[in-house]
Amino acid sequence: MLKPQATATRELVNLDGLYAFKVDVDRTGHQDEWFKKPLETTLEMGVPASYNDVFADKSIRDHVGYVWYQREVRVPRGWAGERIHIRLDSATHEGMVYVNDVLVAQHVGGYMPFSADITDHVSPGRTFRLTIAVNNELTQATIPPGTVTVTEDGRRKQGYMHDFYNYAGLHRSVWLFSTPGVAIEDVTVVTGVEGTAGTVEYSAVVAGGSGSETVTVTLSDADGVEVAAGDGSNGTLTVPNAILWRPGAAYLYRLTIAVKNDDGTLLDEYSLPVGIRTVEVRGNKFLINAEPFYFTGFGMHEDHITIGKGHNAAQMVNDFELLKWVGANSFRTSHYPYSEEVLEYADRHGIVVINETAAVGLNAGFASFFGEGPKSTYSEEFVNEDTAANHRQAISELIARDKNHPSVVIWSIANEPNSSEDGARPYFAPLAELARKLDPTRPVGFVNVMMDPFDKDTITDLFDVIMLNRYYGWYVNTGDLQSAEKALEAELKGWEAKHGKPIIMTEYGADTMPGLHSLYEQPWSEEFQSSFLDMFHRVHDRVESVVGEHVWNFADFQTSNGIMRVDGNKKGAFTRDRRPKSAAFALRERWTQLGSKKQG
Ligand code: BDP
Repeated sequence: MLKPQATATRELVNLDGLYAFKVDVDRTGHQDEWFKKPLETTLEMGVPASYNDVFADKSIRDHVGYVWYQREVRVPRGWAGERIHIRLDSATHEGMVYVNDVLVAQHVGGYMPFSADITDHVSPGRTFRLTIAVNNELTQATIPPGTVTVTEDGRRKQGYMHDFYNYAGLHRSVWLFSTPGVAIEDVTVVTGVEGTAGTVEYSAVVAGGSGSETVTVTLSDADGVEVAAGDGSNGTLTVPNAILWRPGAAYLYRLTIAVKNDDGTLLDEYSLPVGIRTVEVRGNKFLINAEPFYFTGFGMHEDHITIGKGHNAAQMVNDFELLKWVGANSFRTSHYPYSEEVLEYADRHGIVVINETAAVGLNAGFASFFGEGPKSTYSEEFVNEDTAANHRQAISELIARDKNHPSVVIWSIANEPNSSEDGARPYFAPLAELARKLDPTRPVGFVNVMMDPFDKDTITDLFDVIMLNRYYGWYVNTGDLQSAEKALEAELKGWEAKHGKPIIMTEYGADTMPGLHSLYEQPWSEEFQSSFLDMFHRVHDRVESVVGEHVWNFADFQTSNGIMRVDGNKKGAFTRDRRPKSAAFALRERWTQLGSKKQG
C-alpha cells in the first residue's frame, strides 16, 4: 500500500488537529446514527494522539467500546476530475469512516493504514462531514487478541495477555488525497549488489488505464543526478559504483515512476527512496551487505506522556537522538508496527529495524500474570482459526506497507507465542511460509518466550533467526546474578548446538526505580540494572552465535493495572520522560566501543 504523497499529479491535505469527540457510553452511536448530524458533545480531541490520558476523567480512560470523532472537511476546488480518497494512517483497534451519511471504510487492526475512494460521495470545492468511530476492544477477532467481559453491575472490562496499556484512538495522521484516473497503485523494489554495481529490481502496478500508457522509471542519486533509467512497469536498473545503504551510514537513491499517455502527457508520477543493500543469514551470522552485523539497541514502544501512542514528530526525533547518543544501531518495533514516519526516519538515518506484527500475547501461559485465562493456547476458546486468519492479515498488511524500507531487515511475526504445545507447529508453519512468499528477500522470525527453551520449543527450525526474550536474574534467579549467568549461558549454548542459527537477545531487562541506589545491588536499584545488563553482556560475548542485543526497554512505559507494575513498566534505560538512568551511560560505554570489535 503506497503512502499518499504530493507529486506533479497528486495532492494531499492533512486532516490532523481538533475533532469533536464523544464517548459512546451506552453503545448507541451506530443505532442512533450519530454520523448523520453534528455530534452532541462539548469535548474536543486532538489528532494524532491516544485519547485515554487527555481528559481528567477515569470513565473515559477506562471506556471499552466506541468513541466518535467528527469534523468538517473541505475538498479543494481544483480536484474536479480527480479520484478523491480518505486515508487513516491507523485507528486503534477498529475504525469505521463515514462521509456524510455513508460508511466508506471499516478496518480492524490498530496499527495499519486503510483508505477509501470517496469520489462519488464528495464534491470539489464543497465540504463534507467526516465522522470516524473508533473501537478499542480486543477480542478473538483482533490481533492482538483479548477478551471483553461484563461485570455484574454492567461495566465492560477489557482483558489481554500483554503488559503495555491498551491506548486507543486516532494515533496517526488522517489525510485527504487525490490521485489521477490512471494511477500507480503499488511499487515493489528489491535491491542487490553485484561487485561494485547495485541492482534495483522494480515492479509497478498501474490501474485505471487502457494498457496503451507507457511507464518510465528513473533513479537519481542523493544530489538529484540521474544514474539509471528504464521503461516498462517491471525491470531491473543497474547502478555502476553504487553507494550502499549501510547501518549508521544511510545512502538513499530516489526512484521515480512516471505513467504517460500516447502523446507523452504525464498521467501519474510517484517516487520513493531506495537504499541499495542486501540482507542474508549465513550459518550463525547475520549479514548486511555481506558483512556480519551485530544488533545493539532496544525493544521500544510508541509511548509518551499525555499523547500515549500518538505519533509526534518532535518526540520521534528525540527518541532517535537518544538512540544515537547511547550507541544503538537498531531497534525492534515491539509489539506492533510503528508509524510509517518512524521507518522513513530510520531509512534516512541508517538505523536497522526488526519489524514486528501486533501478534503479542498468543500464550495461555501468561494467564496467571494477567488474571484468569484459557488453559491451552491453541484451542477453540483462544488461538483458533479466526486468530489465524487475522494473523495472516496482519502479516500481509505489514509486508505490503513496509516492504520497500531498507531499514527493515527482519519480519518478526509474533512476540512470545506459546511454541511448545502440539498446536504451535500447525499454527506457525503456514504463517512462516506466508511471510516468506510475500517477501523472499528478508529473514523471518518470531520472538521466543522464556517458558519455551530449546528443548521444549517445536517451531524455531521454521525460521531464519532465533530471537529470545530472557529474564534470568529478574523473573527467575531474582537478584542472584551468579546463578543467572550460568543458567543463561547454558541455555544459549543449547540453542546454538541445536540450531546453528544467529541468536538475537531481543529482550533482557530489570525494572528500575530512577534514583533508587543500593550498595548491595538490590533489585529495582540503578546499580542492579547496570550489573544485570553487564552479566548478559559477558554471556553474549562468550557465545559465538549471539549476533545482537536489544535491552528491554528503551524507556519506561505505561501498562495496564496490575500488582506487577508501579505506574508502568520500569525496565527502561530512560525514564518515561526520557531522562537517562545509570544503565543508559553503561550501555553507551559498551555500544559506542563495540561496533568495530564485533563487526570487524
Ligand atoms: C516480556 C514481554 C514484554 C514485557 C516484558 C516484561 O515481551 O512485552 O513488557 O516481558 O515483563 O514477556 O517486562
